[in-house]
Amino acid sequence: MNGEDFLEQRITRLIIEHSMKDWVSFTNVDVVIVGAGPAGLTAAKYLADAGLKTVVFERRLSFGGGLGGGGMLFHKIVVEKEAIEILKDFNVKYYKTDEDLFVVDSFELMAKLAARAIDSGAKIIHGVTVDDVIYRTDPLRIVGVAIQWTPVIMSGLHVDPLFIYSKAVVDATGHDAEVLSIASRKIPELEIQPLGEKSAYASLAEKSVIENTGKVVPGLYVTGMAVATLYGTPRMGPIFGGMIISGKKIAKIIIDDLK
Ligand code: 48F
Repeated sequence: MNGEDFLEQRITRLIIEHSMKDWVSFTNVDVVIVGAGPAGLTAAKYLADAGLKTVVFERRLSFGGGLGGGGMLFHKIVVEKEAIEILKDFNVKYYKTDEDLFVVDSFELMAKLAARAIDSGAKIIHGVTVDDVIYRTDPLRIVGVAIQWTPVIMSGLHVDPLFIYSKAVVDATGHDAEVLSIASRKIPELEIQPLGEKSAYASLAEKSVIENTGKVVPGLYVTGMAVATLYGTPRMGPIFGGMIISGKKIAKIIIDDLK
């Protein structure tokens, strides 16, 4: 280029060109997962393994959700033996204790959940908040989400969102069950009524989350801690077997529904 160094121009063009290629492909996907916490990332891997086009929108610039904080910032979390098969699928190391529980490094778990989801073909997009859903009537169903850059939401600027169509939307937003709350408030005919999570009762909490993981209304599914918020079951603290088992379960339910 006439002996001049145009590196900045090339950097910009490559980033915009390649990002836009991805974004155009996102306009119509099989599954949108809202939230890159343990439940969402686990679901993303198994959905992508089944060949479903899966995108995870995460409002923060990091993945892992509540895993990052470990237990009161101590960098270990606990899982039950029922979750060991999933840890093996993700190549996560675990340490047996003298009880029926296993200990895992929280940072290893968050890194490997994300890495395997990506390796399987799922896309994780950071800095994007899902702030609404798309719905249709006859029959009443959810057919996608509205998205916005998180910094735009934080700034308070009035900027209209863009829309992503998908065959399934998964609320994996954790304690706030944000997608379900929005759908409940803005589409009352769906008759979704999040009850709010109860105080800690870890064994019952784990069991309830796994049992209640599933389809909420046509097109809208719930996994992870959002399940407890929807059905008014207890919290469990830093034991994560229930989250990843719930993520695997919702993937299986969606795979069966979309077959
Ligand atoms: O909170 P989070 O880790 O949810 P989870 O996968 O696991 C719950 C546990 O971490 C823990 C627990 C169980 O042991 O008690 O809380 O159910 O991850 C949820 C992710 O969703 C993102 C949020 O930033 C977090 O990373 N998120 C929440 N709302 C939105 C969102 C939204 N509206 N749009 C995009 N991302």
